[in-house]
Amino acid sequence: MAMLSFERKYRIRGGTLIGGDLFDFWVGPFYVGFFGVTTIFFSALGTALILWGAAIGPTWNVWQINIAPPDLSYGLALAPLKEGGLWQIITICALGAFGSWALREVEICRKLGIGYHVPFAFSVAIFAYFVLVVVRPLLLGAWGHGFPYGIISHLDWVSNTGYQYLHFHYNPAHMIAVSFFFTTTLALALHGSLILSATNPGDGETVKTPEHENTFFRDTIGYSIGTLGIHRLGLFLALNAGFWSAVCIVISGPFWTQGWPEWWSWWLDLPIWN
Ligand code: UQ2
Repeated sequence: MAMLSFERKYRIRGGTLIGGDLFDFWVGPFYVGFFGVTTIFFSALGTALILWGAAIGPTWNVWQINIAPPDLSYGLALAPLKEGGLWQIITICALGAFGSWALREVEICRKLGIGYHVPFAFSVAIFAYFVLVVVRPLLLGAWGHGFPYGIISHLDWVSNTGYQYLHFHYNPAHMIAVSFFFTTTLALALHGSLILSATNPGDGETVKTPEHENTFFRDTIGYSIGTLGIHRLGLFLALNAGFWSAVCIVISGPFWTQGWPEWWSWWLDLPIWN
């Protein structure tokens, strides 16, 4: 089916979660919807506040621009705009924009009659950010535990927060998250190379089928996970990478305050060594 006739078929009203027909239209190729409007609103306001924060700051050097959360002494209160209040509103705008984007994806899925896998996957990324800038600061009792918005400054925050627990690589949830990140790259490298090897043949060669893809892996490792399976595996690996990242940061502070190497004392303390 040609793309244009397919678009005519699915570009019909309905499937909206909110607003009925009011925002149920497209601008060029883009579906708008109620959540398209709120996405634009939150991203425009958030971006403007970031620019304002940069303008009242000491530098326009993009690497050094920094919008910091409030001082810890403000606790969970609202801070004055120039004392971290900007960071607080920008965080609300970011969550508003991400949430709106996810719900716009849901409306598009409903129109198309496809599953909600994409907005679900995106929600896991939003969840990781939410845990970092809302859940953990709430548990620790101060918005100042959020990370600063800036290219260098957020790197410094990650480094400082890591050293606060002596050696973050001993954090068991961090180990699991890193393993999932690496396994995700392994799976995508295997999948991307396999698909290109079969569908991008040399001159005069024909495109190969999934039979060839299965056979390659059965010949090399005795097992093929299948064309649907590899995508289930990829989604599983990627979502777990984000999920365990959220776990590894939220347990640091709220549930474990010593260095992470000390956590492994449970192993040395097992009664079996007596
Ligand atoms: C596969 C398959 C694909 C693939 C890939 C595999 C035809 C097009 C990459 C091979 C993947 C396997 C065996 C799983 C590897 C496990 C981990 C944890 C990385 O069999 O089916 O479809 O793209």
